[in-house]
Amino acid sequence: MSSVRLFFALWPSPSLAASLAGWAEQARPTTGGRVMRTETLHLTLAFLGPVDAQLADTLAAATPGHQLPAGEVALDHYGVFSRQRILWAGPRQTPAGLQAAHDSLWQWLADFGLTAPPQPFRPHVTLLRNIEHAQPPDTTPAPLSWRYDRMVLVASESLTGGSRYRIVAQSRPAGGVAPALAQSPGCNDQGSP
Ligand code: 2AM
Repeated sequence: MSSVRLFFALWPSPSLAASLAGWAEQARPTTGGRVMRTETLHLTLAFLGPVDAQLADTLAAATPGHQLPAGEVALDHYGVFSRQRILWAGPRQTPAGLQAAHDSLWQWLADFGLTAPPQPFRPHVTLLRNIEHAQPPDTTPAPLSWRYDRMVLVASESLTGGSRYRIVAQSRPAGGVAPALAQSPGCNDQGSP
């Protein structure tokens, strides 16, 4: 059976994404690496990996019925995953509300037979891949406040040198009605070389 690589994520507004792109540009002289395309920047809440196409359809149909607890996260920190050679932006400490949103998402996903990974949740927005120096810049730009009230379900297709993302569903905004799909002809994360 065919499978689809899926993840749930917070997707930034265009202005927040533009600010994050500024963070990437500021870090690049220090770390080197490949800048992610602005329109692909996101914060993953749950990475599902490959799921069979039928379950993917079921999740896409169910997502508008799920409500993510709304909250706010301050992106105030550059971090590095040295093994993956990633530079990221994220909260220095995971806010309780975001952790709860993550945990409630995985509780909901258990109804579909999906299990959370054993690793702790490390909220981050990947800004640069293939970094050459694993030391983040000494200076961090002004913190960015990210208020969120929904998540998106994203299908990821592997391309040479990157991935193509397609938003297939979004959750019901906190206090709102089930949304029509607002965006997404698809975008890919292949940044500038
Ligand atoms: P990354 O940016 O740190 O690589 C699409 O690949 C999204 O899912 C990215 O945000 C990516 O995180 C995340 N992702 C990919 N593989 C993952 C894994 N095994 N565990 C958790 N997140 C993963």
